[in-house]
Amino acid sequence: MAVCLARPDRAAHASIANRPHALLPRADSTRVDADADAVSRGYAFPTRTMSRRPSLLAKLAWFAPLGVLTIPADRYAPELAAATPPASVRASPVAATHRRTVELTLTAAPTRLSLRPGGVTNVYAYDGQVPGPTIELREGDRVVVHFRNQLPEPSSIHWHGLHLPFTSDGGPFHPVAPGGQHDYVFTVPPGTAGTYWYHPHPHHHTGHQIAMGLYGAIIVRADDDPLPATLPEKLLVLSDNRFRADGAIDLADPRSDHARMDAENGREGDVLFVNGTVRPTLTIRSGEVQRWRVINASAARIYRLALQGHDFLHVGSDGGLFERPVAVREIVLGVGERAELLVRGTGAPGSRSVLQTLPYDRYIPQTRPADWNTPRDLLTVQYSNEPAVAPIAIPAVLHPVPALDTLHATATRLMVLTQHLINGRSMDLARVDVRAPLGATEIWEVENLVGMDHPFHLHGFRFQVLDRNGVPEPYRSWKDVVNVPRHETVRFIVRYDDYPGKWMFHCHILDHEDHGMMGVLEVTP
Ligand SMILES: [Cu+2]
Repeated sequence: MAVCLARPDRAAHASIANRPHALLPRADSTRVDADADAVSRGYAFPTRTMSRRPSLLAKLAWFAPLGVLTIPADRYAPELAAATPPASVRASPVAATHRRTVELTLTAAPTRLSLRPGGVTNVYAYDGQVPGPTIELREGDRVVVHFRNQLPEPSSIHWHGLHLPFTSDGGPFHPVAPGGQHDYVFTVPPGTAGTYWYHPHPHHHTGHQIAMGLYGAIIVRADDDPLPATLPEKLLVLSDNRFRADGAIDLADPRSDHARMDAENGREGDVLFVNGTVRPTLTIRSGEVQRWRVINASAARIYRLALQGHDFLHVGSDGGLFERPVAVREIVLGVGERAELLVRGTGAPGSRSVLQTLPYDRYIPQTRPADWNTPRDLLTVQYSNEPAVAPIAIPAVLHPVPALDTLHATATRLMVLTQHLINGRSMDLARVDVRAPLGATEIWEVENLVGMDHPFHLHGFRFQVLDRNGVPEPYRSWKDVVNVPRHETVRFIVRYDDYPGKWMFHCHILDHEDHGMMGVLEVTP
């Protein structure tokens, strides 16, 4: 039972063997060694081998042509370690069958860190780290987070994608004053294993605080995870930032043209980070299959991810695994979205490949950046010199995603997006935009009238995309943010389970959100 709060792979000297975990939560669980935990996880998955089921991987078209690339070594390319350190706080197998409480403290405070080589920058950080510590949970965990705000401004922690009580959502209704503290208490529902993240959500200042360094990953694990437990797992938290010549984080003067540009486009930075590091290196062994959890923690950038010479097996989205894997060449990851990908090491020992973000035009022409059409390198994938390992079979069936039934929908909510407005209105905390009874199932029709994309996020309740421009979604998944491309309409279905309250919905381009492209859904008991 992995309960750990770990630094996600940022240290330049980090390796799987030696990287420390920065902070251990106080869990009311027995600590046992990692081997016992591995046994306790009891993963059940088909033991088919490739030779017995030759058609499976062929059907998935998952053997890409070998791409051997010669890329100059990046001297700022630290090793990217596994998402989970080998030694973390563990609970006993017995405890795994009981509800367990995970208790931890997170402190947001100003500090100075080296985000880029050769410079030290004033940042805001959770527990002194950018990104903040990775929080690992299991389904059924009761979670208590003691948040301490040592920032010079109000803040909060929003648990992006998690289903929890209103008072623990960390939205703009619940700011925590400078010097103040707040306890976030929630239980992780069964069936919600997936990849989530946390970040501040104070009214009008979310973009600023995330730009200053406040964001971190959450991994929720399940006892019945269908993927082989032996797959090495990597966490990739994607972000970008902008710096002034003196090394400080470049936050535009509100009266400047740059600020107006940010307000339109959303703030993008020219420096791209994976786990807070520029162009790190991830090692893979030839033949090995790795499980990547990718989080788009950027303020506005949309990633179009491709690994040269490789395909991905797309196995999960925001709220966990799909019913079946989907073979893809590339994947578009909107702001706030997550993806679980399997990467098969089809390269030769000693070779390398590069994970890139390819051009993606999310912009209106008037403010489209000049360099938008240039692929950007994110990560070097370095093959070890070890001989190839034997192929491993990936289950053809993953995790059930029961359909929310449109016949049960009692309302359709039309959300018309124009620049900085939803249904022509700007955010007002004193206003309720949508009122619905607890337990209702509803359809949301989000229509984007603008010539740029807007990623739409709903707090509190996960949803299923039904169709895009009338074209049915090819497969079901649990989502909490969906990118709505320019001039397109996305429909999703949602059920307001368990928790009444005032829940935000908003564009997740942080500048748009901060300028009021947000509304309130009140779920009444
Ligand atoms: Cu927007």
